[in-house]
Amino acid sequence: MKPKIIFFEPGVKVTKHVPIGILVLAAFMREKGYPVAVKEFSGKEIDEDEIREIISRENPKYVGIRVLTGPFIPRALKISKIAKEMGKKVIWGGPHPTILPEQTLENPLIDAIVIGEGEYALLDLISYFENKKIKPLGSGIKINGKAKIFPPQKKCVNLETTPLPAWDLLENINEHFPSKRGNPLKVMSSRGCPFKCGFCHNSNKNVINYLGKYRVISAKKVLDEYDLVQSLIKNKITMLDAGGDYHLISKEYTKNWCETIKQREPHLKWSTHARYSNIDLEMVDMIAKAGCVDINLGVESGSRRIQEFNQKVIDLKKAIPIARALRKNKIFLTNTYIFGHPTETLDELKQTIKYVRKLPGDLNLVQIYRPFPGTPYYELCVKEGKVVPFKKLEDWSNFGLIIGDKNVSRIPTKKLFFYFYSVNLIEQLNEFKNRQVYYLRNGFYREFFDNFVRNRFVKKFKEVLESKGL
Ligand code: B12
Repeated sequence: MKPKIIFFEPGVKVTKHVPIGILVLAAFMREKGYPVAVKEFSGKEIDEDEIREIISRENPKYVGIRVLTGPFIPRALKISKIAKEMGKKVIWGGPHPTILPEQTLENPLIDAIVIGEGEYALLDLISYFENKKIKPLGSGIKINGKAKIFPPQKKCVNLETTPLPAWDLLENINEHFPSKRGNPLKVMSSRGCPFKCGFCHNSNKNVINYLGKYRVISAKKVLDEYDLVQSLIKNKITMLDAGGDYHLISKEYTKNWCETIKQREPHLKWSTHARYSNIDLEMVDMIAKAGCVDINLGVESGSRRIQEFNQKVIDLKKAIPIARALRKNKIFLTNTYIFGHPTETLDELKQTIKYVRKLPGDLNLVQIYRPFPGTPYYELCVKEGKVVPFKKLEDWSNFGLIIGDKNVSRIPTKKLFFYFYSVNLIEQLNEFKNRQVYYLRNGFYREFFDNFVRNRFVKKFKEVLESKGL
């Protein structure tokens, strides 16, 4: 009998997401004959007694946890502490241990980590722990208390032939699909990213070396996942969220994707991610006719120098007719921008603001640049003394919260935050209006009414009242 593995998604308290990464891993390990269980804690408090009770009931030998940088870390540590006290082997995987493997392993509550793609690496790691004399490629372990990191796996997973994510293991699966009128389903449509933008996690050297190559998943497989989930839940799925890191990679893939959706599920609406440099008017027409209602396109900067510095160059003139066509076809268009790139000057920021006004969009999502550990930009910020790297795992616990944002650009700080808040105010008002129109157009009535009571403005107002003790 193979040993049991329990996978935990610690998540964060304030948002609830399907734990895709561990559903994928659980399905893979189950197919290889391992008994598995999945427990999700995103969207709720982590109660120590509950964790103790779960581990004692399931009685696994291994406890696997998916960890992102930020508030996920203290939650994952809480689970790890209980698991260790109960004599289990604790394995961490996901983005945080991938970018900072040695530092993560220094924590005494963690026995091993998996870097990058988890499937084959976990299989080998468990075999290693079960006394098979193999090198656990793709993992990090402790030998006499010291971290030992192994090179990447030699092969990456074929996503067309791996089993569908183990949705059947989610105890409260219906909580992810609450609306009687229709719900979105987040599906895996790709893995990794073919681009290497300086600000992005995907440019980290471990992500590049340990994740395997960029792969896009066929519409057939994605629709098989949709069929599986629909067969397991009470309410209806009306929309596929097929974004991932990067979805519409080429015209050929887009054509096949659109044809398959039109043939198999013509009523389904879907959302996606693409790049202005990889999309043209013919593709806009194709996706509009195949049910695309929402797209995310990154601009990041209106300055050519910053674009080149980012390694994300888009033709600003060419983008305008594409954006116009998307909106004409009633596809909700989100353009994303970053304010305050390292080395950015006030003049360059003004070029971006000018472009925000010029490029049509339903939501112009503006964020302050946040130095993500392990990225080329982060290294630069450290070199310039603008960021001091954290020394231990727990120090990353507050990373990603807006209160921690700081200025690493050459723009005067007051100006940067002034432009950030003033542009955002206008953009968020626009978004509110455009989002309501989008909800009505697509029959998302629950979301339409929810947006009146839970929009950013009401949330902010409540926060202000709470901070004043009212
Ligand atoms: C889709 C997505 C989302 C969706 C989530 C949908 C969902 N249901 O989970 C949305 C848009 C909601 C989202 C939100 C956020 N996301 Co996100 N997201 C992604 C994206 C594009 C794909 C994630 C995914 O599902 N991958 C598919 C699965 C199969 O991969 P995986 O989870 O990585 O798992 C594999 C391995 O990591 C490993 N593994 C994972 N867990 C474990 C555990 C064990 C024990 C083992 C052995 C292995 C292992 O094995 C798995 C199979 O190979 C990634 C990009 C990326 N490259 O990872 C970003 C990414 C994970 N997100 C990121 C961030 C920052 C966030 C937010 C914090 C953003 C924000 N400020 O709000 C939130 C957090 C939300 C939350 N509570 O989880 C960052 C994380 C960076 C970091 N250092 O932590 C990433 C990497 C994006 C980026 N390029 O920077 N996200």
